[in-house]
Amino acid sequence: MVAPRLILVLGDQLTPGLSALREADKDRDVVVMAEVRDEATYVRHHVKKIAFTFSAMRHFAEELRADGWQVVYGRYDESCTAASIPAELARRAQETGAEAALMTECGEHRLNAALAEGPLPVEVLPDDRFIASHAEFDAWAEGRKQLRMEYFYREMRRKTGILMDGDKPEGGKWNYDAENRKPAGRDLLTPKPCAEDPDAITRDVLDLVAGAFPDHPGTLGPFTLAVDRKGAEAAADRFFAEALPRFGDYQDAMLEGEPFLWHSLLSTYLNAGLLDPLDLCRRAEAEYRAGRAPLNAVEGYIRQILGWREYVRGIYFREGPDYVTRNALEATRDLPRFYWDAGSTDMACLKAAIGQTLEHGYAHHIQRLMITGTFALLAGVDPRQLHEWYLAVYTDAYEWVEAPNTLGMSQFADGGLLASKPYAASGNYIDRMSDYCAGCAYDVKTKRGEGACPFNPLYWDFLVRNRERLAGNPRMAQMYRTWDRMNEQTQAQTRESAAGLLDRLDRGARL
Ligand code: FAD
Ligand code: DLZ
Ligand code: SF4
Repeated sequence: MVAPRLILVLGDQLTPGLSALREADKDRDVVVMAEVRDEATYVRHHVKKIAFTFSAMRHFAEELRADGWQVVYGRYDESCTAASIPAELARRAQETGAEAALMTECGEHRLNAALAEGPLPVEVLPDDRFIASHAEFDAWAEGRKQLRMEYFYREMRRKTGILMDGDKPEGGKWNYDAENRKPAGRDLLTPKPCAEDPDAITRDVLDLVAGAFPDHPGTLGPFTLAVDRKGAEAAADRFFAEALPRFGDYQDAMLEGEPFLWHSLLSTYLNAGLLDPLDLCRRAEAEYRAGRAPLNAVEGYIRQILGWREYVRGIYFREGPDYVTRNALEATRDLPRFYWDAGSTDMACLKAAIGQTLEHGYAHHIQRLMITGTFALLAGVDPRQLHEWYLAVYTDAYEWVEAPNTLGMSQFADGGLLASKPYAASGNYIDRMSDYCAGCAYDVKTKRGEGACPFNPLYWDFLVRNRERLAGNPRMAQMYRTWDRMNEQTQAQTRESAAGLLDRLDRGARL
């Protein structure tokens, strides 16, 4: 009798058409899935993220069994389940007599390396759930001085034919971002997200997570995420019917008490493998072709997936494991305590963005980039600590997508590989795009001194601290000229204000 092979399926590989499953022999091979301590704790994941992952894994194991697969599943609460994925594979090999394993490449260098060093030989297949292969991305990147997303995105449009009119972009322009920066008004009726009642499998998982991860951040209940393909499809249907038409207009907007606005809320399902990126892009295009959604919304949405999502993955695999150690601005401050406890800051924007993050495991892009990200950038927070925070608190976070967004786009820690300039901004930007400032303990119009919005002096202080590194960047030149035109007293008071704020952060005082 031929020994079975083990087919490893990870918590973000919940796709029936996964390359490893396509290559496997249903009659001979054994699918291995496991809830393991190392994956659940290598950063302190939000409890909703762990619950989502375990429940979605259990549902997927059922789906595979119903489809005729033999699945061995290690539950977290079974003492025989090993603590790591390589150790679990070794245990299952001993149990089944398997001498080799097959898997689809996983989304983090850390785990790929651990599996390569594990006791069982593992054959790794490409993850073709993405639109660009590593080879395609590398061929595009080769020889370019700057890797700008926009040009890569155009390649992806040409490759897929999505939103193309022959060899021209639909509507004559590749990018309609300039139309996608409207602040939202309170009178607008924002769509409601899908909310699923937990089934018996999810209820079991919620009990398990509540007991097993007492020191992990976040609120576990109410738990309303979908945990299987059907639920994820329903969430996609809701997005296309209710939110896509205004997705573009209000993509950058932020409103107090409205955590979701017109965003799709699909990244968690997409990244876990419950939805397919190309399918979502084609569905969005169909909404435009049917006249149900405008071009600025549809192009904006497609650009996030076909462009940004594929592009950051390309960067992550091209740059390799040391990407997460980069710190081009040599920032060393500890992550402020209030990132783990929104109630302990008086800054309304941070309180809102962190509060909803801890409650839902979700914040939309501009909240991640321009609130939690920009504050950390201005304050000179150690990018590694911030990276681990983003990786832990969002239900959609895996290193391949999170690290380039955090270290590259948000913190400029890769020295400008990904972003052409740092996303540094004063309170003005937040005031323009949100209603947070109206309810804040600080005054966004006050530039320095008592009661001034902390973003204001910290913004100038950031520029001055990093002058040697940034002044040569043509996109920053205007800002340095503005600083240089300020009189000495204004400059001194601004820096004094910033020093006071940074000192408060270092002392753990309330800000
Ligand atoms: P929508 O606003 O509806 O956007 C549509 C889709 O586009 C998303 O579902 C997502 O799949 C994709 N997308 C949008 N922007 C990006 C982007 N910059 N990179 C990759 N995909 C994108 N996204 C993650 O999926 N996981 C992460 O861990 C993650 N970490 C981030 C960290 C920082 C510091 C920043 C600035 C952004 C991060 N993003 C991450 C990107 C983005 O914030 C999320 O994809 C988005 O907020 C998910 O919510 P949504 O599904 O409602 O997205
Ligand atoms: C995120 C996560 C968590 C919390 N737990 C598990 C787990 O117990 N078992 C598993 O197979 N996968 C888990 N995951 C997802 C993995 O961390 C993910 O597959 C890798 O980080 C690669 O992207
Ligand atoms: Fe944030 Fe400053 Fe506005 Fe307060 S005043 S909400 S700290 S930008």
